[in-house]
Amino acid sequence: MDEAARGGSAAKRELAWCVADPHLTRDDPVLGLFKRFLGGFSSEGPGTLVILGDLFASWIALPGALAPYQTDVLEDLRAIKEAGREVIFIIGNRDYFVESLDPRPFSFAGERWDLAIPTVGRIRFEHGDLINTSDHNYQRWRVFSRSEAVKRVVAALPGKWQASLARRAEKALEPTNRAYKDYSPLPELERWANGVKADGCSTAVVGHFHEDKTVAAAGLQVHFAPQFRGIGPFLSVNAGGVIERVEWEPQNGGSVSTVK
Ligand SMILES: [Mn+2]
Repeated sequence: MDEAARGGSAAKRELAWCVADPHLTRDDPVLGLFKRFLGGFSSEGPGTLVILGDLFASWIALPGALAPYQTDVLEDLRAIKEAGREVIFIIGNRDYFVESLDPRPFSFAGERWDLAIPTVGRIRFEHGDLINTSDHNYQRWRVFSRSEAVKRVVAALPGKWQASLARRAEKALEPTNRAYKDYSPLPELERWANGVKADGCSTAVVGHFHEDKTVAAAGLQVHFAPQFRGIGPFLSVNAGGVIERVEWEPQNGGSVSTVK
C-alpha cells in the first residue's frame, strides 16, 4: 500500500457514533432498537458514543424518579463506559439532573462537548434547544428548571412525586417544543454559529430539530442529526472529519414511527 492510500484508510477510521433524540418511553418499540444499537456499539463501534440529548421522552435523573426501563438503559450505558469506552451525554430539554447520576453511566454530561481531531479541527456537539435565543420564555425556563435551588426542592420530594413531575413536564413542554421546532431561527442560528466558530470549531452537530440535513451558517458546517427512531439513523464521525449517516436497522422501513 502506498503512502496516500495508507493516509486515506487512516482518515476513514471511525472515531465516534452520535445518536440523537430517541425520546424513549415505557413499552416503546424503539427501546429494543436502542438496546440492539448499544449492543452493536459495544461489539463493533468506535471509542466514543455521543448521545445528543432527549434520551427519554421526559425524565428526572434522581434515584426515586427513574423507571425500571430507564435504569435498564442506563445500566447498558454504564457497562459500555466501564468497558473503557467514552460515553458522552449532551443534555437536551427533556433531560433533568443527568449530571448527578450515581453511579455515573457517562464519562461526561454537559451542554456541549467538542471532539478535537488532529489536523482536521474541532467538532462541536450540542443538543440545539439553546440556539433560538428569541424564545425568551423557554430560555428562562431552561435556566430556572435546572437551577440548584429547584434540584434541591425536587430531590426532597418522594420518588412518586418526582416521577409524576417528569410526566407533567413532558406534557407542559409539548406546545412550546412544537412552536419552537416550527420556527426556523435563521438569524439566531448565524449568531450561535459565530460563537461556536469563536470557540475554534469548524463543524457542529445538533439534534433537537429532528431534521436530517447539513447547512452552512456563518461559515460553520452545521449537521442536523436525524432522530433515532424507525430505522435507527445515527451519525458516524471518522478521523478525516467526515460525518456520515448510517441506518442501524434499515429493514424496519416505516414500521416504527417517529415522534415529535
Ligand atoms: Mn430536544
